[in-house]
Amino acid sequence: MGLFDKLKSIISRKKEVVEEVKDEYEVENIEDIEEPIEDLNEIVSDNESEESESVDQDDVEGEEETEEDSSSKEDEVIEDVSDEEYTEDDIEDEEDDEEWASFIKEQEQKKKLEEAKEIEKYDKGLEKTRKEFVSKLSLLGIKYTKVDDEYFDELEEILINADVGVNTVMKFIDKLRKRVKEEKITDTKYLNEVIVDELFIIYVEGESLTDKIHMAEEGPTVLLFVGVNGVGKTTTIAKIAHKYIEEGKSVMMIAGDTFRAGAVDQLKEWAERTGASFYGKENTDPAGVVYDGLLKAKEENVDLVLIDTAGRLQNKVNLMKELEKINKVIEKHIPNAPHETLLVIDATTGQNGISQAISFKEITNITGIVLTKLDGTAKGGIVLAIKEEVNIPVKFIGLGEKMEDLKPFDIENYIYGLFKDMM
Ligand SMILES: Nc1nc2c(ncn2[C@@H]2O[C@H](COP(=O)(O)OP(=O)(O)OP(=O)(O)O)[C@@H](O)[C@H]2O)c(=O)[nH]1
Ligand SMILES: [Mg+2]
Repeated sequence: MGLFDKLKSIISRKKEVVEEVKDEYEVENIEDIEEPIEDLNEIVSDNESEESESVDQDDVEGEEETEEDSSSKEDEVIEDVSDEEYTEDDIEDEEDDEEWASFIKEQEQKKKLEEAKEIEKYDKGLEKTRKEFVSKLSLLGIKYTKVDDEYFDELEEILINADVGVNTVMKFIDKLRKRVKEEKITDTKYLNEVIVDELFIIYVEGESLTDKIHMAEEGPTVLLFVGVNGVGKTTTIAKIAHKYIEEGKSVMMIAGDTFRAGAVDQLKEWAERTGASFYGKENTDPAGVVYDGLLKAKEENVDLVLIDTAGRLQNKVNLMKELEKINKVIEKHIPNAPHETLLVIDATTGQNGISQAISFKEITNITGIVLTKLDGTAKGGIVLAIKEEVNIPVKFIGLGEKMEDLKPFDIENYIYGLFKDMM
């Protein structure tokens, strides 16, 4: 069986990565690993000043030098391109080679550590869902020896409780019944494999597996955040700022939620804590604030602008008009912006979140979803419902309250987080 086997091998590879890193650092939990002293950005910029920016084989072998180097040496070498010159170069090359090899090794180690950290975040963040949904699924395979109506009823209940979504579940059960009949499946344990397989066919069908944030090629990238009250917009903005600042980008936050008391200050505080710049003003027209904020962003030449908005959905027409106005202002400043409009939904609200997504989709052009608080729910199946019922890619998921707890959504890590104990 194709997909199931693939999922199984994905899971075992991830388990290996985690074990390897734990062994290497001699820890029980990846969390316990102290941050490497040297910062990744530092290493990269150190290296960039020695080698040219795009590193190809020639650079590695030291046959080509950066423009700066060659222009400064040009005078000395201009007449005398002797053998001696090459010998010196060769020695330098060897040193470069060694340095380069250790640099590569260090980078690989860091990459592995990063991967292990991410896997563990998914592992912890999806624990509730795994304990509820997946363990029930496993039990089902033991409880029933026959695949009958009762079996399907119970399966349906488990899936609905995990917030896979009623429509999705109905379609899914129909498909499964058909497969059971056609393939004459009687073994309920084997059927579990078919279930996992079918669940992810829904997700994987026709779409790319990872949906990255669309970044501007030139000038600031603008991300607009929308969503109803309390779903986690502001904290998500803080987490995203933290992520990109760590990667060496400059970030500005703009407080487009100008009416809720304290909203502007809350964002400002996050800007200070994360090291982002900030623009905001209370009790004024949000579009005006966005206008002035973007002016400042262009002046400061920031890489990434994150715009917070108020999410009052009580009045759909007003909200639509407000977002339209904000969008016009953004586009005026920066053509083709916003580069993403991200709808934040709270996973603990289950089907309510799905309804919000459907409503917002009618109001404005949502390009991606941020699904927060997955750590707080056993209903992690909502990711599948979003795919099936909303059909907007989930771009980030929130797996906790800490700054590092927002992760780009990755279907393989998600599958790992759910099914690691079952395979
Ligand atoms: N456990 C957990 N809590 C989260 C996550 N994301 C956000 N929260 C919490 O959710 C609460 C609300 O977050 P906010 O960012 O203030 O939500 P908001 O959408 O900006 O709210 P309004 O500005 O009132 O519309 C905060 O206590 C956050 O710490 C997450 O992924 N996991
Ligand atoms: Mg907020």
